[in-house]
Amino acid sequence: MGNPRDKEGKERVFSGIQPSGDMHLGNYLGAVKNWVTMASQYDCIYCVVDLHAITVYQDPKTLQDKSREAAALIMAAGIDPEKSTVFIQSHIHAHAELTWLLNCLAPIGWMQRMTQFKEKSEKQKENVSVGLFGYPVLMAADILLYDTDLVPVGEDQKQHLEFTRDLAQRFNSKYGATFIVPEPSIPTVGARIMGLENPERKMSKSEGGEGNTIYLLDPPDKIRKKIKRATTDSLRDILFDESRPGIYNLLILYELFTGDEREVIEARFKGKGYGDFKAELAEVVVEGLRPLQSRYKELTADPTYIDTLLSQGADRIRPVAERVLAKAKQRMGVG
Ligand code: AQP
Repeated sequence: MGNPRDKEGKERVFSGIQPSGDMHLGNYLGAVKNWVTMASQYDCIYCVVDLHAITVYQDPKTLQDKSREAAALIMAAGIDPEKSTVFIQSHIHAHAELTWLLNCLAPIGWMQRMTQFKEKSEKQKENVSVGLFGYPVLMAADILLYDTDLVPVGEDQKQHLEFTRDLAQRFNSKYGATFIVPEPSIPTVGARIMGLENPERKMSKSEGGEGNTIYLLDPPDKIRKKIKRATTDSLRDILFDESRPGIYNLLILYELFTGDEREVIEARFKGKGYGDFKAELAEVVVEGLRPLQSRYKELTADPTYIDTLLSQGADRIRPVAERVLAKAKQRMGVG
Protein backbone atom coordinates (compact mmCIF):
# COMPACT_ATOMS: atom_id res chain seq x y z
CA MET A 1 0.00 0.00 0.00
CA GLY A 2 1.39 3.37 -1.00
CA ASN A 3 1.56 6.21 1.42
CA PRO A 4 -1.73 8.09 0.91
CA ARG A 5 0.17 11.37 0.92
CA ASP A 6 2.66 10.42 -1.78
CA LYS A 7 1.50 11.45 -5.23
CA GLU A 8 2.99 8.44 -6.98
CA GLY A 9 1.65 5.98 -4.41
CA LYS A 10 5.14 4.98 -3.28
CA GLU A 11 5.74 4.01 0.31
CA ARG A 12 7.77 6.50 2.30
CA VAL A 13 11.13 5.69 3.88
CA PHE A 14 12.88 7.76 6.55
CA SER A 15 16.42 7.28 7.82
CA GLY A 16 19.11 9.40 9.41
CA ILE A 17 22.78 9.68 10.12
CA GLN A 18 24.51 11.57 12.92
CA PRO A 19 27.17 14.12 11.95
CA SER A 20 29.08 13.14 15.07
CA GLY A 21 32.36 12.56 13.24
CA ASP A 22 33.75 11.46 9.90
CA MET A 23 31.63 9.03 7.93
CA HIS A 24 33.21 5.63 7.57
CA LEU A 25 32.92 2.31 5.76
CA GLY A 26 30.51 0.99 8.42
CA ASN A 27 28.08 3.85 7.75
CA TYR A 28 28.43 3.32 4.01
CA LEU A 29 28.16 -0.47 3.82
CA GLY A 30 25.72 -0.82 6.73
CA ALA A 31 23.39 2.04 5.83
CA VAL A 32 24.02 4.49 2.98
CA LYS A 33 24.57 1.86 0.26
CA ASN A 34 21.20 0.39 1.13
CA TRP A 35 19.64 3.88 1.07
CA VAL A 36 20.78 4.22 -2.53
CA THR A 37 19.06 0.95 -3.44
CA MET A 38 15.85 1.98 -1.66
CA ALA A 39 15.80 5.36 -3.39
CA SER A 40 14.81 3.82 -6.71
CA GLN A 41 11.76 2.11 -5.22
CA TYR A 42 10.48 4.37 -2.43
CA ASP A 43 9.82 7.99 -1.61
CA CYS A 44 12.93 8.46 0.55
CA ILE A 45 13.81 11.06 3.16
CA TYR A 46 17.38 11.06 4.42
CA CYS A 47 18.19 13.32 7.31
CA VAL A 48 21.46 14.47 8.85
CA VAL A 49 20.45 14.35 12.49
CA ASP A 50 22.46 17.11 14.14
CA LEU A 51 20.04 17.34 17.07
CA HIS A 52 20.81 13.72 17.86
CA ALA A 53 24.54 14.36 17.59
CA ILE A 54 24.46 16.99 20.36
CA THR A 55 23.16 14.45 22.88
CA VAL A 56 26.90 14.13 23.48
CA TYR A 57 29.20 17.17 23.29
CA GLN A 58 30.19 18.31 19.80
CA ASP A 59 32.53 21.15 18.97
CA PRO A 60 30.11 23.71 17.43
CA LYS A 61 32.14 24.64 14.32
CA THR A 62 33.06 21.02 13.63
CA LEU A 63 29.41 19.99 13.95
CA GLN A 64 28.34 22.51 11.31
CA ASP A 65 31.06 21.34 8.94
CA LYS A 66 30.39 17.65 9.52
CA SER A 67 26.65 18.12 8.93
CA ARG A 68 27.32 19.50 5.46
CA GLU A 69 30.01 16.92 4.80
CA ALA A 70 27.65 14.07 5.73
CA ALA A 71 24.96 15.46 3.41
CA ALA A 72 27.46 15.79 0.55
CA LEU A 73 28.70 12.23 1.14
CA ILE A 74 25.16 10.86 1.05
CA MET A 75 24.67 12.56 -2.30
CA ALA A 76 28.10 11.51 -3.54
CA ALA A 77 27.21 7.90 -2.69
CA GLY A 78 24.35 8.08 -5.17
CA ILE A 79 21.36 9.77 -3.55
CA ASP A 80 19.90 12.24 -6.03
CA PRO A 81 18.60 15.24 -4.05
CA GLU A 82 16.01 15.87 -6.78
CA LYS A 83 14.47 12.43 -6.35
CA SER A 84 14.97 11.85 -2.62
CA THR A 85 14.87 14.46 0.12
CA VAL A 86 18.11 15.23 1.95
CA PHE A 87 18.06 17.81 4.73
CA ILE A 88 19.48 18.77 8.11
CA GLN A 89 17.23 17.94 11.06
CA SER A 90 17.56 21.28 12.86
CA HIS A 91 16.39 23.12 9.73
CA ILE A 92 12.87 21.89 10.43
CA HIS A 93 11.67 23.12 13.83
CA ALA A 94 8.86 20.59 14.00
CA HIS A 95 11.32 17.86 15.11
CA ALA A 96 12.00 19.62 18.41
CA GLU A 97 8.36 20.58 18.91
CA LEU A 98 6.92 17.13 18.29
CA THR A 99 9.60 15.71 20.58
CA TRP A 100 8.17 17.75 23.44
CA LEU A 101 4.62 16.53 22.77
CA LEU A 102 5.85 12.93 22.66
CA ASN A 103 8.00 13.44 25.77
CA CYS A 104 4.78 14.08 27.65
CA LEU A 105 3.39 10.76 26.49
CA ALA A 106 6.44 8.48 26.73
CA PRO A 107 6.37 6.38 29.92
CA ILE A 108 9.64 6.67 31.80
CA GLY A 109 9.63 2.89 32.30
CA TRP A 110 9.84 2.35 28.53
CA MET A 111 12.73 4.78 28.32
CA GLN A 112 14.63 3.07 31.11
CA ARG A 113 14.66 -0.15 29.14
CA MET A 114 16.59 1.33 26.19
CA THR A 115 19.85 -0.57 25.92
CA GLN A 116 21.66 2.07 23.84
CA PHE A 117 21.15 4.62 26.62
CA LYS A 118 22.43 2.15 29.20
CA GLU A 119 25.56 1.49 27.13
CA LYS A 120 26.25 5.11 26.20
CA SER A 121 25.65 6.45 29.72
CA GLU A 122 27.89 3.76 31.16
CA LYS A 123 30.73 5.03 28.94
CA GLN A 124 30.44 8.66 29.99
CA LYS A 125 29.18 8.52 33.55
CA GLU A 126 30.10 12.13 34.36
CA ASN A 127 28.31 13.64 31.44
CA VAL A 128 24.92 12.06 30.84
CA SER A 129 22.41 14.63 29.60
CA VAL A 130 18.63 14.55 29.65
CA GLY A 131 18.97 14.78 25.86
CA LEU A 132 20.84 11.48 25.70
CA PHE A 133 18.08 9.85 27.75
CA GLY A 134 15.46 11.37 25.43
CA TYR A 135 17.22 10.29 22.20
CA PRO A 136 14.58 7.64 21.31
CA VAL A 137 11.76 10.22 21.59
CA LEU A 138 13.52 12.55 19.15
CA MET A 139 13.99 9.59 16.81
CA ALA A 140 10.28 8.77 17.11
CA ALA A 141 9.43 12.40 16.25
CA ASP A 142 11.72 12.28 13.18
CA ILE A 143 9.95 9.21 11.84
CA LEU A 144 6.35 10.08 12.73
CA LEU A 145 6.53 13.64 11.34
CA TYR A 146 6.72 12.37 7.76
CA ASP A 147 3.99 9.70 7.74
CA THR A 148 6.82 7.20 7.33
CA ASP A 149 5.89 3.69 6.23
CA LEU A 150 9.30 2.04 6.39
CA VAL A 151 12.46 2.58 8.41
CA PRO A 152 15.64 0.73 7.43
CA VAL A 153 17.17 -0.40 10.70
CA GLY A 154 20.22 -2.30 11.73
CA GLU A 155 20.35 -4.52 14.79
CA ASP A 156 21.33 -1.61 17.07
CA GLN A 157 18.28 0.53 16.21
CA LYS A 158 15.59 -2.18 16.34
CA GLN A 159 14.63 -1.39 19.92
CA HIS A 160 14.25 2.32 19.13
CA LEU A 161 11.97 1.57 16.21
CA GLU A 162 9.84 -0.72 18.38
CA PHE A 163 9.64 2.16 20.86
CA THR A 164 8.52 4.51 18.04
CA ARG A 165 5.77 2.08 17.04
CA ASP A 166 4.57 1.70 20.64
CA LEU A 167 4.55 5.46 21.12
CA ALA A 168 2.60 6.06 17.89
CA GLN A 169 0.04 3.45 18.91
CA ARG A 170 -0.23 4.96 22.39
CA PHE A 171 -0.84 8.41 20.89
CA ASN A 172 -3.38 7.09 18.38
CA SER A 173 -5.35 5.22 21.02
CA LYS A 174 -5.37 8.15 23.46
CA TYR A 175 -6.06 10.99 21.03
CA GLY A 176 -7.40 9.34 17.86
CA ALA A 177 -5.68 8.15 14.68
CA THR A 178 -2.88 10.62 13.96
CA PHE A 179 0.36 8.84 13.14
CA ILE A 180 1.18 6.11 10.65
CA VAL A 181 2.77 3.25 12.59
CA PRO A 182 6.03 2.55 10.71
CA GLU A 183 7.37 -0.89 9.85
CA PRO A 184 11.03 -1.87 10.09
CA SER A 185 12.81 -2.70 6.86
CA ILE A 186 15.65 -5.09 7.50
CA PRO A 187 18.27 -4.71 4.77
CA THR A 188 18.77 -7.90 2.75
CA VAL A 189 22.42 -7.10 2.24
CA GLY A 190 24.62 -5.06 4.48
CA ALA A 191 26.63 -5.98 7.44
CA ARG A 192 28.02 -4.91 10.71
CA ILE A 193 31.53 -3.73 9.86
CA MET A 194 33.99 -4.18 12.68
CA GLY A 195 37.01 -2.11 13.62
CA LEU A 196 40.31 -2.86 11.86
CA GLU A 197 42.41 -2.78 15.02
CA ASN A 198 39.72 -4.14 17.29
CA PRO A 199 37.51 -6.44 15.24
CA GLU A 200 35.53 -7.40 18.35
CA ARG A 201 33.79 -4.00 18.29
CA LYS A 202 32.00 -2.20 15.46
CA MET A 203 33.78 0.36 13.33
CA SER A 204 32.68 3.71 14.73
CA LYS A 205 32.96 7.47 14.30
CA SER A 206 33.67 8.10 17.94
CA GLU A 207 35.39 4.95 19.23
CA GLY A 208 38.76 3.40 18.54
CA GLY A 209 41.82 5.10 17.13
CA GLU A 210 42.48 6.47 13.66
CA GLY A 211 43.76 3.08 12.45
CA ASN A 212 40.56 1.32 13.49
CA THR A 213 38.32 3.07 10.99
CA ILE A 214 38.42 3.66 7.23
CA TYR A 215 36.83 7.02 6.57
CA LEU A 216 35.06 7.61 3.25
CA LEU A 217 37.34 10.52 2.48
CA ASP A 218 40.60 8.78 3.39
CA PRO A 219 43.17 9.15 0.57
CA PRO A 220 44.30 5.88 -1.11
CA ASP A 221 47.61 5.64 0.75
CA LYS A 222 45.93 5.96 4.10
CA ILE A 223 43.48 3.21 3.18
CA ARG A 224 46.36 0.94 2.11
CA LYS A 225 48.25 1.62 5.33
CA LYS A 226 45.22 0.95 7.55
CA ILE A 227 44.38 -2.33 5.83
CA LYS A 228 48.01 -3.44 5.94
CA ARG A 229 48.04 -2.91 9.72
CA ALA A 230 44.62 -4.45 10.36
CA THR A 231 44.52 -7.09 13.10
CA THR A 232 44.34 -10.68 11.89
CA ASP A 233 45.50 -13.85 13.65
CA SER A 234 48.31 -16.37 13.62
CA LEU A 235 46.52 -18.79 11.31
CA ARG A 236 47.02 -18.82 7.54
CA ASP A 237 43.89 -19.86 5.65
CA ILE A 238 41.79 -17.10 4.14
CA LEU A 239 38.30 -18.34 5.00
CA PHE A 240 34.96 -16.81 6.01
CA ASP A 241 35.19 -18.11 9.57
CA GLU A 242 33.30 -16.03 12.13
CA SER A 243 35.43 -17.35 14.95
CA ARG A 244 38.36 -15.40 13.45
CA PRO A 245 36.94 -11.86 13.65
CA GLY A 246 39.86 -9.96 12.06
CA ILE A 247 40.20 -11.87 8.80
CA TYR A 248 36.43 -12.46 8.68
CA ASN A 249 35.77 -8.71 8.78
CA LEU A 250 38.31 -8.07 6.00
CA LEU A 251 36.72 -10.78 3.89
CA ILE A 252 33.29 -9.20 4.41
CA LEU A 253 34.72 -5.92 3.10
CA TYR A 254 36.10 -7.73 0.07
CA GLU A 255 32.77 -9.48 -0.50
CA LEU A 256 30.73 -6.27 -0.24
CA PHE A 257 32.98 -4.30 -2.57
CA THR A 258 33.39 -6.99 -5.24
CA GLY A 259 29.95 -8.65 -5.00
CA ASP A 260 31.72 -12.01 -5.52
CA GLU A 261 30.50 -15.28 -3.98
CA ARG A 262 32.26 -16.45 -0.84
CA GLU A 263 33.46 -19.72 -2.40
CA VAL A 264 34.94 -17.78 -5.33
CA ILE A 265 36.79 -15.47 -2.96
CA GLU A 266 38.11 -18.33 -0.83
CA ALA A 267 39.28 -20.16 -3.95
CA ARG A 268 41.00 -17.01 -5.25
CA PHE A 269 43.12 -16.70 -2.11
CA LYS A 270 43.75 -20.40 -1.48
CA GLY A 271 47.44 -20.89 -0.70
CA LYS A 272 48.10 -17.14 -0.56
CA GLY A 273 49.16 -15.23 2.52
CA TYR A 274 47.47 -12.47 4.50
CA GLY A 275 49.84 -9.93 2.93
CA ASP A 276 48.68 -10.73 -0.62
CA PHE A 277 45.05 -10.68 0.42
CA LYS A 278 45.37 -7.36 2.25
CA ALA A 279 47.14 -5.75 -0.71
CA GLU A 280 44.35 -6.83 -3.04
CA LEU A 281 41.64 -5.80 -0.59
CA ALA A 282 43.21 -2.35 -0.29
CA GLU A 283 43.01 -1.85 -4.06
CA VAL A 284 39.39 -3.05 -4.12
CA VAL A 285 38.45 -0.54 -1.39
CA VAL A 286 40.44 2.31 -2.99
CA GLU A 287 38.77 1.69 -6.37
CA GLY A 288 35.36 1.14 -4.72
CA LEU A 289 35.53 4.54 -3.04
CA ARG A 290 37.03 6.40 -5.99
CA PRO A 291 33.75 7.40 -7.70
CA LEU A 292 32.25 8.54 -4.38
CA GLN A 293 35.33 10.60 -3.56
CA SER A 294 35.45 12.29 -6.95
CA ARG A 295 31.72 13.06 -6.89
CA TYR A 296 32.20 14.52 -3.39
CA LYS A 297 34.92 16.79 -4.74
CA GLU A 298 32.63 18.04 -7.50
CA LEU A 299 29.72 18.61 -5.12
CA THR A 300 31.81 20.61 -2.69
CA ALA A 301 33.87 22.62 -5.20
CA ASP A 302 31.47 25.50 -4.65
CA PRO A 303 30.99 25.61 -0.86
CA THR A 304 27.52 27.21 -1.12
CA TYR A 305 26.11 24.51 -3.41
CA ILE A 306 25.39 21.92 -0.68
CA ASP A 307 23.72 24.58 1.45
CA THR A 308 21.45 25.43 -1.45
CA LEU A 309 20.52 21.77 -1.97
CA LEU A 310 19.92 21.32 1.75
CA SER A 311 17.68 24.32 2.05
CA GLN A 312 15.71 23.17 -1.02
CA GLY A 313 15.37 19.72 0.59
CA ALA A 314 14.06 21.18 3.85
CA ASP A 315 11.69 23.57 2.05
CA ARG A 316 10.22 20.74 0.03
CA ILE A 317 9.44 18.48 2.98
CA ARG A 318 8.69 21.06 5.71
CA PRO A 319 4.97 21.32 4.83
CA VAL A 320 4.54 17.59 5.55
CA ALA A 321 6.15 17.97 8.98
CA GLU A 322 4.10 21.06 9.77
CA ARG A 323 0.85 19.42 8.79
CA VAL A 324 1.51 16.34 10.94
CA LEU A 325 2.66 18.49 13.86
CA ALA A 326 -0.43 20.73 13.61
CA LYS A 327 -2.64 17.66 13.67
CA ALA A 328 -0.88 16.24 16.74
CA LYS A 329 -1.17 19.60 18.56
CA GLN A 330 -4.81 19.94 17.68
CA ARG A 331 -5.52 16.38 18.89
CA MET A 332 -3.79 17.17 22.20
CA GLY A 333 -5.58 20.48 22.56
CA VAL A 334 -2.36 22.49 22.42
CA GLY A 335 -2.50 25.95 20.86
N1 AQP B 1 30.25 -0.46 11.98
C1 AQP B 1 29.06 -0.37 11.37
N2 AQP B 1 28.64 -1.37 10.56
C2 AQP B 1 27.46 -1.27 9.92
N3 AQP B 1 26.62 -0.23 10.03
C3 AQP B 1 27.00 0.79 10.83
N4 AQP B 1 26.42 1.97 11.15
C4 AQP B 1 27.22 2.65 11.99
N5 AQP B 1 28.34 1.94 12.24
C5 AQP B 1 28.24 0.78 11.53
C6 AQP B 1 25.13 2.40 10.63
O1 AQP B 1 25.27 3.71 10.11
C7 AQP B 1 24.02 4.37 10.26
C8 AQP B 1 24.23 5.76 10.80
O2 AQP B 1 24.79 5.64 12.05
P1 AQP B 1 24.71 6.82 13.11
O3 AQP B 1 25.17 8.05 12.51
O4 AQP B 1 23.37 6.83 13.76
O5 AQP B 1 25.79 6.41 14.13
P2 AQP B 1 25.98 5.14 15.01
O6 AQP B 1 25.12 3.99 14.62
O7 AQP B 1 25.87 5.56 16.44
O8 AQP B 1 27.45 4.70 14.65
P3 AQP B 1 28.77 5.50 14.44
O9 AQP B 1 28.87 5.89 13.01
O10 AQP B 1 29.88 4.70 14.94
O11 AQP B 1 28.65 6.83 15.27
P4 AQP B 1 29.00 7.11 16.81
O12 AQP B 1 30.42 6.69 17.01
O13 AQP B 1 28.82 8.59 16.93
O14 AQP B 1 28.07 6.31 17.66
C9 AQP B 1 23.14 3.51 11.15
O15 AQP B 1 22.17 2.86 10.35
C10 AQP B 1 24.10 2.53 11.75
O16 AQP B 1 23.47 1.28 12.04
